Amino acid sequence: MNGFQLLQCGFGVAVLLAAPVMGAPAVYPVPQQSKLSSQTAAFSGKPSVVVRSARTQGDKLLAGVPEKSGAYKLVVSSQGKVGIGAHDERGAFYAMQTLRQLGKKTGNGDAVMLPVGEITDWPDIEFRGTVEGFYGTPWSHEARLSQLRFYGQNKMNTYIYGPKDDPYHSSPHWRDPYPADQAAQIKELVKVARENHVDFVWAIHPGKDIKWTEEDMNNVIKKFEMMYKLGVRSFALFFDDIFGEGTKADKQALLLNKINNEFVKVKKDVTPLVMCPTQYNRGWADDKPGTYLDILGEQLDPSVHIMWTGDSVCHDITLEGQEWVNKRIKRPSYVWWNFPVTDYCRSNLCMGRVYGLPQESGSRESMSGLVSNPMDKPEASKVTLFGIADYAWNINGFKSDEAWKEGIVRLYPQAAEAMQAFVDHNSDQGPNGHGYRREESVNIAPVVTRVLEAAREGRVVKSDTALLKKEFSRMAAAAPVIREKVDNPRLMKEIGAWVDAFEQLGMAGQHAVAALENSSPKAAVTALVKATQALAAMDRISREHNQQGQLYRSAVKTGSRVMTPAVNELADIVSRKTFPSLSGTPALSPRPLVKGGSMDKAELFCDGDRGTFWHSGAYGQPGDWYGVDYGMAIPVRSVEVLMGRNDKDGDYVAKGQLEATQDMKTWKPLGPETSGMQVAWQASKPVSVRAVRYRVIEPKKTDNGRSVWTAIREI
Ligand code: 14T
Repeated sequence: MNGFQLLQCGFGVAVLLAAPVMGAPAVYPVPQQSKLSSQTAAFSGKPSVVVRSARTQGDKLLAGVPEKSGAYKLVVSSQGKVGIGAHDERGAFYAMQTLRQLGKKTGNGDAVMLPVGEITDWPDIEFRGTVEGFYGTPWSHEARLSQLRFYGQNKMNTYIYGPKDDPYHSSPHWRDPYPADQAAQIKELVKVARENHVDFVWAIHPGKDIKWTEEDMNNVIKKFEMMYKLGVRSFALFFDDIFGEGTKADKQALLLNKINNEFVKVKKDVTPLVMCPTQYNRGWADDKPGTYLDILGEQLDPSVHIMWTGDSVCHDITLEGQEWVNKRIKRPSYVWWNFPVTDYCRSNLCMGRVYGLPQESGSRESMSGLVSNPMDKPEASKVTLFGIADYAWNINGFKSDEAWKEGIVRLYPQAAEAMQAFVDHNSDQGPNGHGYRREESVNIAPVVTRVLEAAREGRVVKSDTALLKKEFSRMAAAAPVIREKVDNPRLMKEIGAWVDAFEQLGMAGQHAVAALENSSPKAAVTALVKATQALAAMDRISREHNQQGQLYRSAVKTGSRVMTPAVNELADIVSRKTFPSLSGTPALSPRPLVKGGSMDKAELFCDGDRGTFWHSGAYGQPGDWYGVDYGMAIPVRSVEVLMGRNDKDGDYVAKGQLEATQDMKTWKPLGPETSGMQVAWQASKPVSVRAVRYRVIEPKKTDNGRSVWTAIREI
């Protein structure tokens, strides 16, 4: 490091300390070694800041600072001096982030109080950050800029750009230059990333249609050259979610080594390559020795990082799982954690605490990087990313619950309690194809269980119903506070519908409990009607959100693991008791029908939610079908089948026939043959139908003629 940094940092401190500083002097991510006394020193104006580099070895400011990017030492002396030791600019920058958190305004002009003492600090995991790698609407430019600043503040150093729906990242345009306006935006992202000491890693996803010819391999390098000209200095290649030719390990290794030799090594200022393998999780990995993962392990240059999502696509990360893959790929894997991504459960928010990452000894060495695949909702993802930043920096120091709560206080200082109430009940994915679930409503869950158990037996335990009612009122009260006090319009755009539904859930819950508690039938009915109205409002909010004509719109589910089912059951119990004549009315419960594929999770395509989907798990064949049985003849005026996991291409039927039956034996066509991801039939007059189905005439095929699986979002 050179002299100019001294000036830069001195200036930086003056600016940072002049800005308002928040609350408690707790530092996040939790530092490795902190020796702060209760003594404070007051500073005003420009503190004297000294930055030392590796060249001045032996300096006290560098004693005990490991030679890692981002490591630093921060010393606050009782004489009013601030010293920073670091081996690179990133380290000095991180020291500033720590300093910013330590400062407390004295109320006396620009003066700031700092605790006297020192912090020696370094990251456990070298690469920490996110991979924008989900299916769905990519993050906006503004959102990305805000993310990069957030990463800098929280000592995350990696942002991998790989949104599945960017056609210039993947097929069909991975070979082509970005249009000028998008190129300019990427240039700005690179710049802001650099200001925040974040590596902007640009990823390419060429595997859907790459030919393993010299020419096409050079097309990847040519595209990297274009990105290099925009300022990009870090690159990744993704081979996930592809079929056929692109999946070959030896060819992938050949291409990566070629890029490493002809591009990375030649440029000198490009960081080591990162690759996402086709077999990126243990569930999909060929176990036989000498297969895919071993080939990568053998043939890929040791400098290339290999990504890994764990034991399955969406899974907790375990030390045992890491050791299993690391042995095969002959290097610590670079973890792609599919959390809090919700592209497979779009109707839910994953805003819960971070847990499911290994903390036993050896964990640190078991991964070279940890990047989170977040929600398509960038602001709402920050709560989780705050926890991930803390874990990745200091694995032993990481305390899941504390990091979650601290993140909320920092992100929403004006509405922390209300936001905590909201995220307490918005963390679980709901039933989904990956089988990945999170805890939800943990504090109140035992009370809910007791209240329901008692209610089923016609009992009411007042102490429990009082607790439950209190929680529902906490929920209802949170919504207006969130709307008024959370100063973040982008967040409110992302989660506004969930906040609205959450408020209704809180009200529905209060009324449902009141109905249960009431011994007078008249008062019970009044409360029950109010509960039902609030539940209907939730439904309306969800349907409005779901039907905006955009494929990526979803239902809105809140409190879906504990609180919403509890309210529904309570309302049900009270209504059966109050109106005994009504019980026994058959409910219309559609059942999925499948030929040619697994029935597992098939209910997800008739759950009224376009955000969830079912995946056949088998290659489509002519004669296969997917349908819904209503259990009895009902009048049907329209049928719609929405297929495909994502909007652009993928898992749907190329050509098929919609059909209906009354007797479950003979099927009659509904309209002519159809094709495409979204097929529909409509009639002017309803017809009586017991079940409908979509029969495959021709399955969708890949380039090399193999049929693909079918994904159905909703029938
Ligand atoms: F490359 C990967 F590591 C990866 O996770 N790829 C995708 C990712 O883009 C997506 O966001 C994530 C969560 O849905 O899962 C992977 O995509 C899948 C995997 C499946 F098993 C999509 C559908 C699947 F059925």
